[in-house]
Amino acid sequence: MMPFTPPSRLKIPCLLALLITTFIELLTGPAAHASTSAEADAIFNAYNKAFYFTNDAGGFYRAKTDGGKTFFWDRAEQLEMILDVYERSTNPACLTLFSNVFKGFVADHGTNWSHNEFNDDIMWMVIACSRAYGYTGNPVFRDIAKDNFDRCYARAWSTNLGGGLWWKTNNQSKHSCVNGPAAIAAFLLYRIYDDTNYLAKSESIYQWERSVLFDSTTGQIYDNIRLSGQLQKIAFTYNEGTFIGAANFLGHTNDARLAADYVKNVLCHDGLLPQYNPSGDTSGFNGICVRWLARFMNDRGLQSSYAAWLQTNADAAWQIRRPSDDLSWPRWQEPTPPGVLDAWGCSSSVVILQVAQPKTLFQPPLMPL
Ligand code: 7K2
Repeated sequence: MMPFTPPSRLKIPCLLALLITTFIELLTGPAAHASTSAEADAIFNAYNKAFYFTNDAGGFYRAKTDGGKTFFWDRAEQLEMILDVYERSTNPACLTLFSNVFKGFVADHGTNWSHNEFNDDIMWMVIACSRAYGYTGNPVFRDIAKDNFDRCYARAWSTNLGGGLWWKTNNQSKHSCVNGPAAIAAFLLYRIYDDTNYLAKSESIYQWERSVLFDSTTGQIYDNIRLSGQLQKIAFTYNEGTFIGAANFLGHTNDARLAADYVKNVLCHDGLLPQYNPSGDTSGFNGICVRWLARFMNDRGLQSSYAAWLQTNADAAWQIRRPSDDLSWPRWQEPTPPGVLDAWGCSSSVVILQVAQPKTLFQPPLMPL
């Protein structure tokens, strides 16, 4: 792949920042380490070196350091990770990489994703493509996002349990992991098409999730509700994150604050995000969480509440990387062990290093949010 080098115009501000930091440290003594753009580039380079490969069909990520290939939703989230790097760096190589991985995705899964029974999987990919459209203007990303959102919404929304989207096509339960992403996806389509029908969908999905799966006294998001009405109350960081993302877009800032505070004050230990398993679905949850939490912080000027804490997590993710290949697993309280590592599991560290930095590109030029 194209070597990933930061754009040269960033070098002068970086140098200036370094001089200022050094000067401040001379006066005040060494500050706690604060992760830098150089580290954010380095961890992404290490990730691509370990996991990225190409073949005639396009670009792909290995599932593990020793081979395989990520499948559907984890690959959609790797596409989002690439866009997180782009938003921080504005390095055009990221958009090329996105196109290559998108091409590989379509080679494996086609352009109509209805064969996938998981509605959440489709919504994650709709978000990735909608975001990419905002930066590239490529109508292929816009059209595939709209078509797949529309088909998925048509099969997933129902009035059972008061509204909301089913998680799977067997229509047995309604989960935060589809409703949060779908509220975000609908909002992005509203911005792309300037079509208020999507805004209405975003709001009604959000309001359903808020009324059924949100504890408005604590900020906790419940995982799901079964058709029987039984609630599964476990709180996962990714569900908090997508709820925050949707609430922020829709202007429900009190809800977003409550959920963000719940992550920071209840789900964290010693300020660090939960230690999820190094592989499997949960391994990338913290990356999703901080993507939307950081966006909320930046959009609403809430740095004084969350920036230092996000930075602490970014520093931890960087410090626990393993020296042999700079990969960092998702358990930031422990050093990354030797041996085989999971790509989805290593993505949370890449994302936190990007989003804890001030953003270079705040708004997608084609669809200001
Ligand atoms: O039960 C759901 C979800 O509500 C919960 O938060 C997570 C916890 O587990 C499942 S999501 C599991 C994924 C399995 N592989 C395919 C994916 O599309 C699917 O959503 O881990």
